[in-house]
Amino acid sequence: MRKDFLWGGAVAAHQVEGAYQTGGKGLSIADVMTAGSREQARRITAGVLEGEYYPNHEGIRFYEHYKEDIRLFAEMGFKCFRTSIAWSRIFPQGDEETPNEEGLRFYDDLFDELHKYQIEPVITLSHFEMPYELVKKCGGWRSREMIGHFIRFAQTVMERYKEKVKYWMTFNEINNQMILTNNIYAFTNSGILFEEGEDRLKTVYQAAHYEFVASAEVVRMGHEINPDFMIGCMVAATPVYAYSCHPDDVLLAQREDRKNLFFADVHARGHYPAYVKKEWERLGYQLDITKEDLEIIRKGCVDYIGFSYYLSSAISADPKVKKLGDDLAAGTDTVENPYLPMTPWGWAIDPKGLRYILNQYYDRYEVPLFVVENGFGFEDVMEDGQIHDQNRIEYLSDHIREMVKAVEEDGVDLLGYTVWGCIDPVSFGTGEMRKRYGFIYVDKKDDGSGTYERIRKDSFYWYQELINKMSK
Ligand code: BGP
Repeated sequence: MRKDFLWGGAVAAHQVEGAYQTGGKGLSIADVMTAGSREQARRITAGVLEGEYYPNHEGIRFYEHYKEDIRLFAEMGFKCFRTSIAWSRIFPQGDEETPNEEGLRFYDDLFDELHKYQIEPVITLSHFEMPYELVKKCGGWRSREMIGHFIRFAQTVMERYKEKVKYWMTFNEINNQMILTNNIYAFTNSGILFEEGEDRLKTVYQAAHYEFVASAEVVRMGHEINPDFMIGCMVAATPVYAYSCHPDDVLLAQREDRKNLFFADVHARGHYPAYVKKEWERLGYQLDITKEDLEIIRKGCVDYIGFSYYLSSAISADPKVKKLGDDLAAGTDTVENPYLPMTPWGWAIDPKGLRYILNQYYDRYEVPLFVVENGFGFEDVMEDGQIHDQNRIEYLSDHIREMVKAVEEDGVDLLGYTVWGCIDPVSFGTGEMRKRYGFIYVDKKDDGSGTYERIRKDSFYWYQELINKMSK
């Protein structure tokens, strides 16, 4: 492993900060999503409605508790901490010319607190927190206008924190929006509310194009602000396995895998791959793509690939093989992998899949990689004031073991590893608290009640020991 390997943890502003209208912050798209569950998808409401419950409004009160929480991260020995800058704290309406100073000052204080303990910030610019006003004003990333708004936001914070933040990522899990059957993905990635009967795939490709242009321009501009910046993309890495060695399954898996690889292809290689141009031709898509856009994309290749890894999926061309259905995690066509156990939320547990994806990405892109999310969502049980989360320890140990093999045996260049939800966050997919990820338990229930007290779990001490051992 790299001598300066970045062991740490990850969260996102909208899933922890709360304070959704404090310090001049405007509504973000996360603030209009109601709570849901594994069975019941979250609802997107037209603004904040009376009588609805929005779990992100309070998050876990990280906005107030961040000094206490960072002290706990330091106690575990974190070398880095990933979070996001809530876009609507900096530009509450999204299209202002001048930023909100109170929002900027919050992140100044947050980064200063991290540096007090020599913890490196790893910052996501857009982690499902786009200003809600931009959904209303220009339909989110349907509109080319968003490019300017995002670049202004990125330039403002990169300038402001150029001495405090080195590691940046542009769009969190930008590929999620390829799951067209659940409205939450296009909404959280791109602020898109699908209309009745529209060609969702075409809308997503157009939005993704504008995001690619914005991301590439931010990479170029960021390097001018500080040549030491490491600016990455961020994709949800869910490898697609062929259900059988039947050539139809193998070809289908290759095609399905490309839905995710497409995004890293453009971010890392700086051009549209032939397979997607052929798809657009077949579908008759005339997208709004200019020569200038393609030049920007070519010049703005990312410095590294950040990605989340939770599960692998399997796909079969045989209609007789039962589909998993509209699973919030994978796609609608995936099938259960009979060789893998699942989490209570239906995510396949596949540590070897992490080694697989590390090799696939490093072979394909030959740039450093960064595992910025990996975690085990589980309804932890409190016993005599403690949480014995042995299953989380096993999940993470198994994944770290495979990750180390990818580096030590396969030669992958890996920057770091940040465990998702290092402190219990509000679940993105379901809005629940019960789907807990943390090394630190937060006493908040699904209905928002609780003391918000922080309690170390058994995994807190396990990770502390692991970082200590691996950093020698
Ligand atoms: C990823 C998001 C994270 C986090 C994670 C866990 O999609 O990047 O924000 O939420 O998934 O998913 P969930 O919270 O739905 O369990």
